[in-house]
Amino acid sequence: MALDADPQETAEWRDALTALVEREGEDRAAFVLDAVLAHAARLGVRAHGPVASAYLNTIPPEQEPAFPGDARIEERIASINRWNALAMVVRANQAHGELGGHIASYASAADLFEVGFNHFWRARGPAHGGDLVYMQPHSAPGVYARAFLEGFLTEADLAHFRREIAASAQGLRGLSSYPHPWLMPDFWQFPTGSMGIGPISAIYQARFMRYLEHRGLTAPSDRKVWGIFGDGEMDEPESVAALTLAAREKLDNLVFVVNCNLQRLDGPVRGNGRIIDELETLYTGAGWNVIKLLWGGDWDPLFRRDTAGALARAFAGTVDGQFQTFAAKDGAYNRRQFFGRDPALAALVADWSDKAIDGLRRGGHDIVKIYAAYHRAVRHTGQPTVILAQTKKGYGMGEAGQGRMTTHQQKKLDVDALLAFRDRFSLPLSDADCAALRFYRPDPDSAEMRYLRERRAALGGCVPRRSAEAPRMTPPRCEAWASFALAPKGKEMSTTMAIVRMLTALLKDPAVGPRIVPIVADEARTFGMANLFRQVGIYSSQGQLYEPEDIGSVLHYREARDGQILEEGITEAGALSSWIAAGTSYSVNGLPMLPFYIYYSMFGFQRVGDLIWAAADQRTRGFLVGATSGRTTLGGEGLQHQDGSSHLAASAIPNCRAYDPAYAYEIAVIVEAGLRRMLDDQRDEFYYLTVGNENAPQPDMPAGDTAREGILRGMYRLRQADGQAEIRLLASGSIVREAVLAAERLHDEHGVAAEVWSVTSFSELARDARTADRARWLGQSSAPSWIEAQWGRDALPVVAATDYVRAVPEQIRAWVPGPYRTLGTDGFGRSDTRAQLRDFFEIGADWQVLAALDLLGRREAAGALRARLDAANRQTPPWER
Ligand SMILES: Cc1ncc(C[n+]2csc(CCOP(=O)(O)OP(=O)(O)O)c2C)c(N)n1
Repeated sequence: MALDADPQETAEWRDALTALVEREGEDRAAFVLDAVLAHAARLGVRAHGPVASAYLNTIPPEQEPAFPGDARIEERIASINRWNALAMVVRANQAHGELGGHIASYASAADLFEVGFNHFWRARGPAHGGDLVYMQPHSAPGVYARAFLEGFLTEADLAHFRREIAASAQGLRGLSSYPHPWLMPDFWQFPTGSMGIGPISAIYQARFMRYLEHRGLTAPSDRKVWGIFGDGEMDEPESVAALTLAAREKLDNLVFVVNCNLQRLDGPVRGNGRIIDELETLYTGAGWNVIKLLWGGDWDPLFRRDTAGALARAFAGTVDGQFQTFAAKDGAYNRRQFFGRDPALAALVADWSDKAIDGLRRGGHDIVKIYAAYHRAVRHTGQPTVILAQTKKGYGMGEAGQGRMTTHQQKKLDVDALLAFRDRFSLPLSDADCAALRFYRPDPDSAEMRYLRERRAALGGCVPRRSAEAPRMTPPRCEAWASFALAPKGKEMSTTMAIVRMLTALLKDPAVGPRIVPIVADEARTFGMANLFRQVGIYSSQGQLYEPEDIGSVLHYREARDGQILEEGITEAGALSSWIAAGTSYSVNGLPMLPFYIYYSMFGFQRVGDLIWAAADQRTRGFLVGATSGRTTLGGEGLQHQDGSSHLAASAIPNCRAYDPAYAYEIAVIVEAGLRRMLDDQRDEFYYLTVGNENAPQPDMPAGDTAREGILRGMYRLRQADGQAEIRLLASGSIVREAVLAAERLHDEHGVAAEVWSVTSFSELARDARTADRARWLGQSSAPSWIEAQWGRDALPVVAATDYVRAVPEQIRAWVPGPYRTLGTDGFGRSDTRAQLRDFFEIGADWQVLAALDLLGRREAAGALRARLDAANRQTPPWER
């Protein structure tokens, strides 16, 4: 701020405002201020409004609602949870130092959790759909500690924190490191272990709940989505990526609580600045309702005494690194270094003991103030709310950890530190109990346990709990929605067009149709989906407030409150988060939905792979469609768009079934199986299909069931050899057509009889072969794998070519009985025609012929072909160019 040239005049303006507030209230004062600012702008005055408000609580004490609980009992419950969480981590690491875990984060967040548990977070039950809580991952020990008091977990379970394997060997329940629905499917709902995934998922979850309501699939409700996150976590781009969406969509069903302990792992979040100011500015600018909860009730008498605003000024002059040091030090230090900097401040605490100064709590440790903030947040309408709660990291860990630079990774405490912790929280534990890290659960009839049970009963049961109960659905057979694909009689069509047509038809199915959620990230036109705009509409909570430019067209851009398509804009992370929300609706809402997210395949596993991993953990059911796939099939788009590796990433996700189909009928068979397995059999798996934009004649589905089974299991013989087969050509996706051409050339030009196999999924083949192998060497079964069942020991040479890197077909090398050569698109993509690209990467028909001749030892023919392909002048391999 510039220097004040006339302080008296400034004071007069301030006094006028104070008088206005006193006489006519805050609303009127705010109106006048807005009017004055607008006038200033017209006069050309560029006022620098404050980017952040004063470093004080948003809710003044006089506006706090009466606290409806028993604060003393709640504090005792919180203390017990703190102890059990700490004991769980320290025990695990005493036994096995490699296990890890965190104490300091939950220690700082315990009260934020407890107020939620005691007063706000409603369980799913007959009366209520349940609130959804995204929980800070490394606070998991505290959530387990509470589940222990609630009787859901036993002492033996707590003793197996981070010991899932050892526990299950003993018939016990191991507790996963972080929230993992895959590992604890009756407990955790949302995987948040990877920072940033929680915040973005929570926002799209809240939006998806609105989507279901607006489409009439669920009744309007007051269910809330809560997220407890770290201030360091807000650094992640995903954490803040969708803040404006939440405000735009007026998601007042969403509450974020950011635990501002001012520290992350290595040190302060903003040592030389103030993270709370930064987050206030960010969230306010994004359109959120911001509640700052900075100081506990013990400060209130000081604020009342401090009529001159000395405290606010002192806070304004203190950076987070210093606040952290104040947290780590005792009352005497704080008196000297904080209050001692200004006589007015020192006077405020002149009659306070050092102990009383030490006991001054930050807002996030005062359950009465936390209650007030939550109470206001859940009643706020028209905006999402964020509560910025200031806490101390490692709260109560004393010398051993509170505010210490290294506290994040502290997982061992000596006996003195344990005793100090016990004393700090007045826990009824003997010295021996402390040293032995005994878990503590009060008597079932104690005041604490009765209170805890009553509170949870009032809120409908316990949280978190995950349910997988949902009605089964019997999807229609593919003949009903893909007859065009089963017998296209050579009609030209791309596989992208084929799947979009199937989706269009499926959307018309009376049972399954309404449950489908088509999702795009601003690429619907690219994939030929514009017809769906009119057919099912684009979801918009506001309907359509304008006349679309193309209103006269049959395909016009139609937004509607009950629109079905989620058009997410250019955010693959957002679209994927929507896909997760829809694909877990069976669990979260008891309402199975089936999302199809169609996107540029390069911007999937590569760009938002970690979200896909979280989706797998969360048991998401749905289809991911990587359109415009294939490094040589997406001709002109070049290096950054051409995907040659998504199938590698997909192959590493255990419950992802990934396919690279060549023909429309293959897609029909795969989608039909996916529908059946996800909706009817209720398997927790999802499907990844790559489809291309190359128009090509579509053959009819081969007769009989062999092809159908082969398509699903990973490969089937597409073309018999003319005569006794000498070689097998394997290919997937668009490169199957090149293999068919290669087989024809081998036959016509070289008299070689070649079979052609369409490999719909190298990863399914490899997975199946690994399973069969393992069963054999463990002496469990001698059942052959699909590859063995097809080929036996028949050691014909095999050439495999795909539009992906060689590592994709290499997955099955161990099980190919004969010589095996793989061709692929390793290297950077280029923009050119498909023919040029397939020549550049050496995967086209000619190159398959060359590989075959070479493997067959046809030296002369191979030599002639090499000369024709100018092989001598291709010194540098494509992956080095
Ligand atoms: C994507 C990702 N990167 C890094 C980590 C490792 N990590 C776990 S907790 C943490 C620090 C968290 O700090 P903050 O969000 O401020 O939470 P606090 O523990 O201070 O409450 C880090 C870096 C992670 N879990 N996820």
